[in-house]
Amino acid sequence: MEFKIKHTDKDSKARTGIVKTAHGDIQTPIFMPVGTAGSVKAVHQRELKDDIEAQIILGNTYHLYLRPGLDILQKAGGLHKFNGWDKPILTDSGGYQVYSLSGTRKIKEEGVTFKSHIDGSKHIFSPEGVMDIQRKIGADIMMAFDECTPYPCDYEYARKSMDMTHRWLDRCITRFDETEGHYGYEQTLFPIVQGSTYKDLRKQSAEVIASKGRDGNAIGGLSVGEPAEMMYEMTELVCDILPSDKPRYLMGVGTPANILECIALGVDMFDCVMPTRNARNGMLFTTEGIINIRNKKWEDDLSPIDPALGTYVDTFYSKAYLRHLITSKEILGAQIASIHNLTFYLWLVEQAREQIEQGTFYSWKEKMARKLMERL
Ligand code: PRF
Repeated sequence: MEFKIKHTDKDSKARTGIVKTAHGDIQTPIFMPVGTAGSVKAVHQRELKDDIEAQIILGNTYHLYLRPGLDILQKAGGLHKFNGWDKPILTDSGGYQVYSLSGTRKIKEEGVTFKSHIDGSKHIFSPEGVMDIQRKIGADIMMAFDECTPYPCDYEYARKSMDMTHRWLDRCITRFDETEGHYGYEQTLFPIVQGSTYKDLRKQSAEVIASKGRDGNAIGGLSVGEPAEMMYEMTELVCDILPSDKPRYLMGVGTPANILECIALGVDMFDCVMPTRNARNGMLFTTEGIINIRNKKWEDDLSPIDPALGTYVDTFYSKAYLRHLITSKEILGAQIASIHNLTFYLWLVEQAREQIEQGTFYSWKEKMARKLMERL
């Protein structure tokens, strides 16, 4: 995998670049729609490509391993072939889902024992096992196995957990480097910085991760309930240590304002369930601000959803119609709202790229971050 920086902002640490993968190029900064179980919820692959113009999507090791399982994925020739998405895919390692989803779990040096949230069956994820699974899924970008600490987290726990994440990383790297992909194309491995909200731990973790010299690096353990200012402080500290010639991926972040702020700190890649999850509940991110489409205010508003985005659903359907669909729990409501929110997120990062290249990013960001978070 290759990363080329195109332009560096003079007023902030933002930059634009291109990540080159076996399944095509990714323009950064980029937002990656979350496709947990091999599908971005309520959105067709054709809509992802043609309407939303997604450049890369996420999959989850935890979900795909439990269902449909590796035999079927391998028989299909990997996840790209199975779900028909022929652009880049990044898989999360399960180092987050195993904590947030499975009920009973035991974390030990060897790995994590957990019970499936689907049928209660018992499984073990180890750093080596998770590398083997992601090889079989065929993700272009594989994530290291880590422990995402909760917030708040006491210092001793955060330190011990971070040290274990670092030892797990060495095991991931060993396994990754001694194996090959199953489908004839190159895959790469991103390590993950942890360290909770402690500056000294974050610094230490970023130094360890930087020293591994991988193709890209991720920042985990943030956006888990800490105040936004604390998240920015940790992100800035870590970005300043991670190599500037490699892409930086901030995991599970965030709101439109979070994304703009973190682009300014030097983050290149983002993912979050917010646009899709909130869409299904009727919360829309628009170019004018945030709309709760369930609100009575939109009942007879026959204006298009967000004409500034120019995409099919945003110009063709009215707010009143979408409100009707969402309040009636019609499946089409979730589809339209999800396509809209993802189109908005991809529009946002595209605008950021343009502003960075025109040298107007910082002042634009200040204005936009405020406007986009206003509730209409
Ligand atoms: N680790 C992994 N995946 C993640 C996170 C993490 O810390 C987060 C934290 N926001 C989201 N997804 N492996």
